[in-house]
Amino acid sequence: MSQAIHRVPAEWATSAKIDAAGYAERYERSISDPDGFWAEEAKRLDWIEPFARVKETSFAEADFGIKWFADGKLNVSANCLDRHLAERGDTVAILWEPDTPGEARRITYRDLHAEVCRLANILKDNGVSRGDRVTLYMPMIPEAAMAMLACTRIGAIHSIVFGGFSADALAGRIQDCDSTLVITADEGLRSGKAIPLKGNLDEALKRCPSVQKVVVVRRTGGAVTMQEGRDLWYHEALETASADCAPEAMGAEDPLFILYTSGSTGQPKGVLHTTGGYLVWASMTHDYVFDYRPGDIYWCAADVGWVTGHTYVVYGPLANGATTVMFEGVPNWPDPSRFWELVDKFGVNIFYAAPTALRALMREGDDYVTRTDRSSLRLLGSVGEPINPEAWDWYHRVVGDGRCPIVDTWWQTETGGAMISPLPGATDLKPGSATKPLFGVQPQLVDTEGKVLDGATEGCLVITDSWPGQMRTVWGDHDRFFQTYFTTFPGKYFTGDGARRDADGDYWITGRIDDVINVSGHRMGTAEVESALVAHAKVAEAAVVGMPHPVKGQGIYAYVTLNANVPDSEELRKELSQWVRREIGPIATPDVIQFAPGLPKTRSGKIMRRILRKIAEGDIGSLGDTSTLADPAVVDNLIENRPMMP
Ligand code: 6R9
Repeated sequence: MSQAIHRVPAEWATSAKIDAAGYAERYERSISDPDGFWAEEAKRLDWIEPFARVKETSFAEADFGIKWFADGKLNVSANCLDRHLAERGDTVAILWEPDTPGEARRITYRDLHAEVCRLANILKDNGVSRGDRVTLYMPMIPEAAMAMLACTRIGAIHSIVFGGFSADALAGRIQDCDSTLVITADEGLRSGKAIPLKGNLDEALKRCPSVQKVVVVRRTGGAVTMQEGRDLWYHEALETASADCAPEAMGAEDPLFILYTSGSTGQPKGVLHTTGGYLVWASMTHDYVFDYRPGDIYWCAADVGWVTGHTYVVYGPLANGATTVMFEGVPNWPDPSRFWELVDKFGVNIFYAAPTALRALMREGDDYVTRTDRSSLRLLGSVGEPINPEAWDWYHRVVGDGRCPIVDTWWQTETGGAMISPLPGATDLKPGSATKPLFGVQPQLVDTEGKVLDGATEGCLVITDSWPGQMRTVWGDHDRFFQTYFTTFPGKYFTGDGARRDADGDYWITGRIDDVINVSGHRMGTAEVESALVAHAKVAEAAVVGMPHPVKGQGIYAYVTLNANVPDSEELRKELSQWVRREIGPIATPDVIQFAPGLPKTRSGKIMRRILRKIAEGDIGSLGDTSTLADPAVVDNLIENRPMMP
């Protein structure tokens, strides 16, 4: 634990939207008078029909339900586009930088509005109506944001599948929500390499009978096959589409989007967010956490395939009329100065990224940073995983020249937006701590029995009451929603994270306490990687755990038991690695595969993951009690045959 405290700089305390007293006062009101507080905050949006009801929520089994602003009506695209036209039509909404350093695209609010309306009409003309699901499998190009907004304009529900996922993973996500239309691109580009998005989609669609139409954006011009009657080119359809499309009046509780995320068991869950509460949360948190000012150049370096891209590349900033940077490429290509050169090129004021990227860049040395100017930067943000104090210090000292506060924002796909985070004008910073809850967020630490822990302590992180940005259900399985999040500690939302609270009441997230691992800020269920491995003909059994990794935060450590009479070999190790890549995607590639003749199991057949985690960590001195194992000798074998670390 780092002891350093960075006090709120004097100029921030006086100039920021919210200072320490303001935070305390508003936080108190958000808890004591939620209806009053949120009715006030919801005014940041344009409502087609005003709401009279505000908070109608219960986490208790008897009357479980989550509704916010339920009788209000609004449209997300109208809030992100139309209402800015009068004042900010010529302001750049999306500032896009391609993978290969080159010519940026500057799309004004007026142009974005026109293209979103055209695309919305294309969707309608191709059979999409209110409530239908549209899957987006896209690179980081402006058309991805346009596709999201076009769906919201007509009340269709988008489901974005990250472009790094395989055909298999894509097919599963299309099937789960029965999308009727998919928007993709011919190819994606990352560090100069093409990713065959349309090719992967063609493969996936062999198993997706619900899909009637495919809209293809031409990004690279690479060769693709277009299926007559099903596939159409985006640019061709755009030519004839009308730019006149009235926004659909959506109920605040109508579905906005589905985003699949990994849990501790089974298949990824379709996290569902709804219209009103989500947009209030996205707009409010973007505004306060980043102390956003009109005219700021704001850059969140996440991909739109993850929730951070949804809330902080697209919806939050556009709802607030901001200029949002969209970057197609990667931090270390052509070289590790890329981020900082872009900061200079665009004059970025607010920069938000994941610790894994920072750690990777930190390893390359300070020169790549210090040779750039970066004087435009005012505020830095971190998201996706715990930031270790070394990376925090480097970010603060080298990237921010010691000048910029860092907001370490803890949140989840399920929470819709930031939950525990400093406010730059209000909160003293501690490297590695996400500090204090945002308005309306009531965190609590409990022990494994559910007993509430007070004061400075460590425990399981739960949230005791609803906030507007909360997910509303798991698509197609409301019972799973309740079972997953509200039964471990009845009446409370369980985050799956552990946390410590210090004597100042600041929260330090310690990481997942379920079977979810966090690889480079991406959530991966160990069960998903295991089922991919056992799907291989030579594999009898597999157990996957996280291991510490200097850059990725956590790496994937897989123990694999082969079928009888199958010899292990380096080739097979490589083959299994490739296999998982193909089944799920490159982000799931195991860092270590250890062939294990047996796995440590209890007499009832339960794999003892605690022991496997310790071995993966190299912490073999403290394996704890192994006496309940069916065959304790298995453990000795695993320790002896531990492979060299990468
Ligand atoms: C936004 C996002 C959620 C999990 C979450 C936690 C970890 C996210 C963090 C953090 C420590 C932070 N996490 N932000 N841990 N400090 N600032 O990442 O959503 O992909 O659903 O992941 O990420 O473990 O439970 P998601």
